[in-house]
Amino acid sequence: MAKPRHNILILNGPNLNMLGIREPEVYGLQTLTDIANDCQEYADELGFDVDFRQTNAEGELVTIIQQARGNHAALIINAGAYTHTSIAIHDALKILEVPVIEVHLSNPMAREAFRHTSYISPVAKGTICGFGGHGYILALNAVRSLLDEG
Ligand code: DHK
Repeated sequence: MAKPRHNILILNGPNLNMLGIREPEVYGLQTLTDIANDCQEYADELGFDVDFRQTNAEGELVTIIQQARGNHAALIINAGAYTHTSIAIHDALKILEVPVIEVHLSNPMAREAFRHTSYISPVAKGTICGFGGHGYILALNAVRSLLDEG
């Protein structure tokens, strides 16, 4: 039987719209548009549709997460700096009831101490970090496996 074509939300937080310009030695040279295009292409191969979003606003991230309920089969999230501060995003993710994969381009555990706490990790199925933009592709593979497992 043909697999249903799931819609996956990939959500990016503050300053990720500045990729390519922003600290390239940490975050690489790919722009967010490059990453979005790679994700769209790879998701299509996996049989997914993808909504790729970015906002700098914490409240908007919360609203987008709330709206994902019933509309998306999984969420891949890089909450940027809100990863380390946002109880509001943590609480919104708890309501979601679909697999959440946390992604970071860098490896926060190898950086400043203030990046060592994640409010996303306790409500995520797993975390992928340190692989640059390729982390999003790894996350899409993780989502495929999780959805196939049922
Ligand atoms: C992105 C950010 O903007 C930082 O605030 C996080 C994360 C790390 C990343 O590596 O993608 O600390």
